[in-house]
Amino acid sequence: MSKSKMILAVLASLLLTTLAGTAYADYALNFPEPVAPLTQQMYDLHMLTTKIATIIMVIVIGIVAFVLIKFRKSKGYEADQNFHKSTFGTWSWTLVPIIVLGIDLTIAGSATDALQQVEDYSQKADVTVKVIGSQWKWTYEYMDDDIRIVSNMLPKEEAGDNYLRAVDNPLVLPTGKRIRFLHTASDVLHAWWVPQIVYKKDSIPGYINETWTNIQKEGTYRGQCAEICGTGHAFMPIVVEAVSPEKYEAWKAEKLMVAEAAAAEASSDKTWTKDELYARGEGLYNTNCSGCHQVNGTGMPGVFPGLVGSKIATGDIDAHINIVLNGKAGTAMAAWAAQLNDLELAAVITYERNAWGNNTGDAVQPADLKSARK
Ligand code: HEC
Ligand SMILES: [Cu+2]
Repeated sequence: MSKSKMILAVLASLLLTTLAGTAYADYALNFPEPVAPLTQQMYDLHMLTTKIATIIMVIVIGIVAFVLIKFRKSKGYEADQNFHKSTFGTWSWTLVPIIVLGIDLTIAGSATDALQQVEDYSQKADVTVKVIGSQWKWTYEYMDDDIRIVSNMLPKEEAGDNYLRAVDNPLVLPTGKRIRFLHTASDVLHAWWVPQIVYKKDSIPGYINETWTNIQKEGTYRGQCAEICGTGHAFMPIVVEAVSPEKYEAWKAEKLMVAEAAAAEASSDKTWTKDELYARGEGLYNTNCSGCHQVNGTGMPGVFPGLVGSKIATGDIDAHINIVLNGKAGTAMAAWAAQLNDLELAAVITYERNAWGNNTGDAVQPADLKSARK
């Protein structure tokens, strides 16, 4: 193949790939549709910049092509030695920077307005959600209500086509309300990123970053962690369910009722059987602990200890309760005291003491946790 034929072939295949790409409606060429005023503004800014850049590109490539053909050496063209003395030659050096500056200021003008709004926290928020990133899940705390959502990625079998994009418990938010997000992390850097509804700031352990939005349209909006945070970085997707304020209130009432019932159940004096605790503990273990200790309890050698036959998980019950309740400083083992209630903690510990051949036969009761907390 000659050189020019080869170049043609490459260009043709590139064109074909681009055309084939546009055939998938969901994977359109542009960004997903923004559904909040501020994200709309950012989207428009992106479109403006892209249009300007495209026009400049066409003009510059046009001039270069024109010059290459028109003034080529093979035609015997000789460079004009006095071009810089002509009026156009003199002024072009001044005009081009002026035009560039004008374009820059056009973009900067809209960008400044968007940035000012990003940092505008003068309005009171209707809903405030603390968003906590951790390896590898998101936790949402509604600051004005006693609601806490732990959001884990759905496994492949349950997520289907939305694998890596679906979670068990989405964040539920009302439309048409000013929503304030407080971003932080419990271990390493993460970033909560849902481009359709809100811009992004880092989640930093020990710091709070603030963003806000006002969602205009009901729907399901997906995002992901946008700050590399370890081997599970790809496995902490985000799903936001935006619903009308009426539906949001109904959801909230239901959520509070369930939480109240769970709290009442957890603080009752009932003595639970081992099987009841084990059954509850299995689900809790798989959502909260298996990310590190693995579903089969074997852990990851050298990083996360296995619990199968572990000294703590099969030995002294108080030591087991202690490490789960208080964590271990300086390691990835977090304190679960504030995250799970007594019944949940009793269940997960009972599960660990009886699963995977850890047949201790122990049934740890909520009352044991209650006294250990003191
Ligand atoms: C982010 C990772 C991570 C998660 C999630 C996690 N652990 Fe751990 N866990 C660790 C690490 C690391 C250690 C080892 C700490 C040390 O160095 O002693 C540990 C130690 C333990 C031990 C002591 C094991 C032994 O033999 O030393 C128990 C018991 C335990 N975890 C229970 C749990 C329970 C119950 C949960 C869920 C509620 C949980 N862990 C969630 C990381 C994790
Ligand atoms: Cu992350």
